[in-house]
Amino acid sequence: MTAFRSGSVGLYGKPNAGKSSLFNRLLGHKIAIVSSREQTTRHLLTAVLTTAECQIAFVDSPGFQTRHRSLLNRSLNRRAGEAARDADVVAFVIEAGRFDAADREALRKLPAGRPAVAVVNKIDRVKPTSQLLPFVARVAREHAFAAIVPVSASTGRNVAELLRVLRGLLPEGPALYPAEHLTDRDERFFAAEILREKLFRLLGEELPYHCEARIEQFREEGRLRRIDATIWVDRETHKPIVVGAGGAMLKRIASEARHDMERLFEGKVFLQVWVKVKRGWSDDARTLRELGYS
Ligand SMILES: Nc1nc2c(ncn2[C@@H]2O[C@H](COP(=O)(O)OP(=O)(O)O)[C@@H](O)[C@H]2O)c(=O)[nH]1
Ligand SMILES: [Mg+2]
Repeated sequence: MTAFRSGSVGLYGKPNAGKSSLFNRLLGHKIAIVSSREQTTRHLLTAVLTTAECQIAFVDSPGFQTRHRSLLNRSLNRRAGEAARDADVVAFVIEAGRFDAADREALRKLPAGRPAVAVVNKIDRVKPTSQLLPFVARVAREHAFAAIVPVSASTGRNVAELLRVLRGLLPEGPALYPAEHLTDRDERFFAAEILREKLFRLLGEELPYHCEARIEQFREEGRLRRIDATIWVDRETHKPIVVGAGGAMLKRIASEARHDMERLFEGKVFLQVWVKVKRGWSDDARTLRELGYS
């Protein structure tokens, strides 16, 4: 019989490498939010996978931010390092065929003394597959990785192999959480995350970085959840863009968010969303503390 192993794996790497997508794929649920923009992930998020052979607490993290120099981004960068520092094993996620300055910078900040696995993600984009070999060889020269595993978070290809490799690097030991435990974040947290995902997906290039989603009220009435939320914007001029012509954009944001919340919570959601100008929120230490960013 194989020994039971348990421990934590920190997902680490530059923004957009696909950490949150991989996190969801490893856990088999959509838990973390995903978009094609930097900074989508703003909080550390832990979720636990329990199988017959192991229990792994995966920690998703924000990538190192390079674009904006706000206080928020400095705090996100601290978080990015924390996830890796506190984990038994680091999964360093990079994009297949691309190893750039941002990857090298993240690698430089990789905490010492932790086994690190290079996860070469997005292999579904590499054609023909033979092109992967020279890339893997190049990655091997960058750092003494415990292993290099190519995967696709989108298709799920080779993710079972990644799991096998990660498990092998964890210490033998009993489960630390009950088998049914998935995450320690509550529904209120996920409601805010889902709403923020819609901002990142539906608003233009720059705007999402100036927005934050906040849950003001979360009430359960039987199987119905009544949720009041606000979208904070940084400037007066942002507000009409988030609201859209005749309120169309805000309606779309709220309706897509409600749909995802209903799926996650497995029950009806009544969601009301307001837009408020909160000038300089991403540079205000007190506000950031209230939002759980420091
Ligand atoms: N083609 C492809 N796209 C991916 C894959 N994994 C993630 N993506 C996309 O890459 C973007 C960033 O993903 P996300 O998980 O938010 O990256 P994170 O910033 O590292 O958490 C999103 O548009 C994802 O849909 C993959 O395996 N293949
Ligand atoms: Mg992410």
